[in-house]
Amino acid sequence: MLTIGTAGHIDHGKSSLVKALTSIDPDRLPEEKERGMTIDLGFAWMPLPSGDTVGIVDVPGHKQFIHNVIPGLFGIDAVLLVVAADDGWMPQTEEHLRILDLLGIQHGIIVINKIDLAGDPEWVSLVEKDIISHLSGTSLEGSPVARVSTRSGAGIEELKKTIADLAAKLAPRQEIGKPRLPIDRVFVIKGSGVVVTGTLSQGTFSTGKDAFIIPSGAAAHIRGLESYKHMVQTAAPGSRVAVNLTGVKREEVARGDIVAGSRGYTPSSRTVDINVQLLASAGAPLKSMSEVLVYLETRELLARVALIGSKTIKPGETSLAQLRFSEDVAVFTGERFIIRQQSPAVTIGGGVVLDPLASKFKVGEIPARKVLLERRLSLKLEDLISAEIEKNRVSETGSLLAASLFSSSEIAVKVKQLANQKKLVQAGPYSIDIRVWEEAAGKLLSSIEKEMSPDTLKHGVPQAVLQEGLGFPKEVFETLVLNMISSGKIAREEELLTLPQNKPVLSKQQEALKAQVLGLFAKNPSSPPNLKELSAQLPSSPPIVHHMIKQGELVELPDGILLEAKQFQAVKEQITGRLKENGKITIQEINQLFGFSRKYSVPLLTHLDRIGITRREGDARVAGKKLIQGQK
Ligand SMILES: Nc1nc2c(ncn2[C@@H]2O[C@H](COP(=O)(O)OP(=O)(O)OP(=O)(O)O)[C@@H](O)[C@H]2O)c(=O)[nH]1
Ligand SMILES: [Mg+2]
Repeated sequence: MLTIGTAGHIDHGKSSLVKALTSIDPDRLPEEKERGMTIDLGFAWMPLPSGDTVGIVDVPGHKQFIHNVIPGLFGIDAVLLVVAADDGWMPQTEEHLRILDLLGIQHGIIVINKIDLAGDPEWVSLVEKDIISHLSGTSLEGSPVARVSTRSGAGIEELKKTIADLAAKLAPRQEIGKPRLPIDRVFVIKGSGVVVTGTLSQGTFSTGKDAFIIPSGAAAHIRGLESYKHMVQTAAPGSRVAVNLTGVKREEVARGDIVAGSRGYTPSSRTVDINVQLLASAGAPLKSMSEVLVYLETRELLARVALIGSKTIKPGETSLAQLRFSEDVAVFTGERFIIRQQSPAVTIGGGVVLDPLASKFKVGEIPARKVLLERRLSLKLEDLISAEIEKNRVSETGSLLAASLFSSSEIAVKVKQLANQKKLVQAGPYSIDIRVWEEAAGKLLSSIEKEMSPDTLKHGVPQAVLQEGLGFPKEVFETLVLNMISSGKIAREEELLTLPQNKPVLSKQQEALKAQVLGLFAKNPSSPPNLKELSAQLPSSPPIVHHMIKQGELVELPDGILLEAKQFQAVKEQITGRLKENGKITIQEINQLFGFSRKYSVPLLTHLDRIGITRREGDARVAGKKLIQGQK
């Protein structure tokens, strides 16, 4: 379905042209009839030889009603730019062309009307030449030119054919499954209730379905749909529709609101990052933080323009900027907008939405913000995803770029492709930019290394501490950890993350201390120092001693008794041998064998009982569970 719009200076015959083409008078208000001019938008439609119908939006030409023109030109596929042959190019022709150009309307037909008044065809040719020079460099450059008189009917049939040719050339509107109807009219029909009209974009509407009013969020129900005076079950993107809504009152909806099929793709924000262009015709430079009127679809809103990285831009220049609204606004990445100044009331520029869910920037954030916004300028899906995931650090894949002109399946396919190309990482329901991922991996490793430095002699860092440091959700953190374990960068010991060798590197001093500790054990094999004695003799030894225990170089027995690992091993083997030979062993025998006192032999046996080597039976020890199992 296609919708075309009219544009052009006051009285050049836009409404007469619509009537000549469709037999429908678009001027429906009594005041319009009285004053002989269009005030608000008018609507008509014409059947095409192909069987399709093309909708027509007629706009007013008087500069006082420009606020009605812009909503009308939003959402059109092509334009009929009307210029009266007797008047030629005029200020509103120029302003409308600027708006069409800023909105990126690429298709149109230039209609030179009132040729009956021009008399001389040569004069018309001069007018045409002048028009062509004005179109140069705009989105409408190269458009076909039609010469008509709506009064005599001359050229009208040929124009209908040109419209049909243009319609055949235009690709049908894309269905991206995100139906939105920017409302341009609201009225009440007795017995039916509230009816809203507009040009449906980016999806289909069906009767019986639920709908939501944005920004209020009110839930409504589509009771009936009418397109070109026919009741329809389903309306396709690009068509003009009238929607009969139940569940909402007349005063709850207004021009500028949006009827959406779901709340999922209409997140809103007061801060929207944009690329703004100041028209060469703008009378003055645009200063940062100026207040302007912003036209977005059928909405008219006040906002401040905060330029990003400059204080002011000159006419003809563009800049990254931020629109700061005083209310929440739901827009899509890639949507165009127009800005006007309030006094004098003129169109000064427009631009494109780069990030509909932005946040106010601080001066220090400008360079990073610029990098991401510049990447978005191409409006290519890959660049948008990349900028979005880098901005969010961790993005929920399911809602990634929901407020954009791409379908969710297109986005999902691209995300998969980028994951295959290793440009992003998917972890559970999240997507993470590869740069963010690698930076996080680096940070994780360096935090572990730092904590396990020779000074601290820690054996790892609790996972929860590291996860909090990165600010990652659990699934993402776990994926990162598993990834780093499998690539051998880190290791996990229960709740601790450590380096794979799990061995802090000792400094020279610490090595010396360790040698001293070992010396004390070598000197006194039958009465080795316990924890307390060690810290009395070597006050800085406790961290080293704990490290040695953790490393298995010392064995800690109950009551703070310590044995060097190799001694413990030898003692254990001898006891095991005795048990095999005699079936039992007593404390006295142990003391004799190793020269221990009860201070050592009791904790030693308690420990051996615990680990299942020995078991108490009366005054003696017999083989423990572990030992018996080991012998089988
Ligand atoms: N002689 C002559 N007059 C025309 C022709 N087309 C329109 N007019 C007259 O021009 C006047 C303006 O026509 P409209 O169709 O209302 O013009 P418009 O562009 O819609 O005007 P606005 O909506 O107010 O901008 C009317 O009096 C028409 O009768 C034409 O081809 N020849
Ligand atoms: Mg008119």
